[in-house]
Amino acid sequence: MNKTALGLVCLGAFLTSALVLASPAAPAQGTVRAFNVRGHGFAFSPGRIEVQKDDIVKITFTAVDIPHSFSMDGPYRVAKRASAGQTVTFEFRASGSERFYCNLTQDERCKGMHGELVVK
Ligand SMILES: [Cu+2]
Repeated sequence: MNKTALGLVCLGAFLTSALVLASPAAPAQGTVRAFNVRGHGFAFSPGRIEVQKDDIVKITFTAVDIPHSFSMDGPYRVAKRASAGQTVTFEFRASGSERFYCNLTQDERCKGMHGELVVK
């Protein structure tokens, strides 16, 4: 990776952190809950998302280093892929707790990427 690319990655990480800090923190039940989730270093950050049943969960997912996906089975059936440095946004209604993971096969370590949607 050359210096320019490294600089861009660092800038991206900084901007994403700023977005995370700017996320609303005091939602009401059944309302839109927005989360910025990063896929980076074969981990999701945050790795745990907690919402209330029937909340509209809006995920802004950024793959920081290499392509990653935000995938969930169960009732959600979500598989959103983002290229390196790219962001995808999607939303769903929270119905039950579910694990999320990266379903890409480019690197074995993606199999170790998972997080948890906790619906109360
Ligand atoms: Cu991945």
